[in-house]
Amino acid sequence: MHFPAQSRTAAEVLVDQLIVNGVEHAFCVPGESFLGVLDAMRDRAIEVTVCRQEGGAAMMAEAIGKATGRPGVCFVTRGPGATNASAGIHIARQDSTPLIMFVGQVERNVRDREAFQELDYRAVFGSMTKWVTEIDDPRRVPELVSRAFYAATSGRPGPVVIGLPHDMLSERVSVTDAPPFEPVETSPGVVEMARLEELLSRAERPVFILGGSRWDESAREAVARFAERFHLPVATSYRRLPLFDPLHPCYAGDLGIGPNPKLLARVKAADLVVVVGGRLGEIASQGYSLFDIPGPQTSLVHVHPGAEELGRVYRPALSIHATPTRFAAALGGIAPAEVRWRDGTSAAHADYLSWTQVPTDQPGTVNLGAVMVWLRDNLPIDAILCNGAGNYAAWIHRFYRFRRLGTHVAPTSASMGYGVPAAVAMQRLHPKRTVLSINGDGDFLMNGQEFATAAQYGLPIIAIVCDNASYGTIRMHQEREFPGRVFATDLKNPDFSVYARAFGGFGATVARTEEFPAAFEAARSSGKPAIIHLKIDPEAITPTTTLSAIRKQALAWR
Ligand SMILES: Cc1ncc(C[n+]2csc(CCOP(=O)(O)OP(=O)(O)O)c2C)c(N)n1
Repeated sequence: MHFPAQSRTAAEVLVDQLIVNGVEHAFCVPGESFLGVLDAMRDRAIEVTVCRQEGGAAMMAEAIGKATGRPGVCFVTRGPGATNASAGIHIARQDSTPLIMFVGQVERNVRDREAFQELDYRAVFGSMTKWVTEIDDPRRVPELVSRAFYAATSGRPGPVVIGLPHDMLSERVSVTDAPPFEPVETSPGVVEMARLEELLSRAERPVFILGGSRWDESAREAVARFAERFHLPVATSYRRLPLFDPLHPCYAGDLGIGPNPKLLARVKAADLVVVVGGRLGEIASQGYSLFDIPGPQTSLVHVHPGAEELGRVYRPALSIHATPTRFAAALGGIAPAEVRWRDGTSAAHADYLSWTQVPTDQPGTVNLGAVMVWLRDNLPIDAILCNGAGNYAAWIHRFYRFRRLGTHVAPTSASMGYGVPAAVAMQRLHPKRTVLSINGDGDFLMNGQEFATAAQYGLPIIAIVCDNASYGTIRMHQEREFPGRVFATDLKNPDFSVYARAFGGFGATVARTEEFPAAFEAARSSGKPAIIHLKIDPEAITPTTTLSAIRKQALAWR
């Protein structure tokens, strides 16, 4: 059979369309349902990372989306591949991260018979994504892939899922690639900025809270300059720490889990709250307790790129439908008439520094706060820290200092098992930078299989496993609600340093805080993927309290 010179398989067209859109990395677990795509990628300029589980692949793609602001891309197989990957899709949803997942699908002529591994993706992923579709007509590959880039990145970013019927991928077509997508920006109008200026001019105790996605260096800089010019206190919301330099004299602290009580008091007492980019979700709002719903007791300015998020929970005094980048640029054009809050800002920063300066005392011989302080003093400023969920993360949030954008890659959805895949993705993206994966013991083994991926690609990530022989967070809640009735929260762990060596990596165990620096330096100089197994006392459940104290208090309240 003779094909015109420009004819390509649908799979080739698809991969070319990804390249046109600037995709450099794709993550996958192979499946027979999309072999044509794998074959097309073999000869094209995309770095493919083959993973051990689709949840890991989807989280790696999500981490790329989070770090770059451009859609991360993964390929997974039908049914079981798709359901495994759903963990990463959910993170992209909650974290407002652009992500495109391609998933194999049964052949078009057997659809709806519940053929082998068939799933209705629109039904399965409908409530978790911004858009789900299937490509039936190979001639529409450029159109639909291009649309996926727009859908994933515009407004409030999020995940897109595209089903690829097996037989469609091998059809040959003569089509032209669609031009590369351009992110859609929304800018505040002069009216909105004038109103913000007026609100600031009248305010006595304003506070800015930064969050969400769609930030870049220029936006971060512009907000920092604005804060500096007018001495505005700036807080960051849960897991958005790198949006503001913690050593900037206007930094007021982190509104995450277990925040500085002085920061909470300040935010509660504020007469103007400007939320930029974030949703003021359940964690940042401290369980929706900071502000009255729907009408906050304070003047709230909400700046968000998704129109549907404005007025969704809170009725703002001023809604600004804008991306953080464009809003930040517009800040240069306004100036409050008077600055009455200068002393409060200095006090807020002093409170942040004293809350984070010195590690708190802990039971046991490894103090995680001291480990974080050592890392903060010794890591390069552009080192990237990745983590999942668990109480161990409280020490990162409190004691580490993220001085650069994109240096913390962690899920606001608090999904366990994120730290290893995210570190693999970050080390693929930035081979020369120091990349850490910080994990709980439960957390690590949810996607610890991706340590094999680090070994396969020679990625010298350094994984720290905080082993307290427990699903500590849940034990903490258990002690609060059912004091003394420990059940289903203890863990019997492997020797994680041996686990590292089994994969060809470097492993060390740290039983005392003083041993950490040498173990870390040995891990770093090994040049291999490494695991440092930290033996944490289960009693050390947060930087400020112990399990026994929580139990005692819960019993006293009975
Ligand atoms: C995927 C997923 N499953 C379950 C949970 C519920 N959960 C939150 S924290 C936690 C325990 C974490 O234990 P570990 O990783 O050992 O860290 P620790 O809290 O002990 O520091 C669990 C089970 C979750 N957040 N994500």
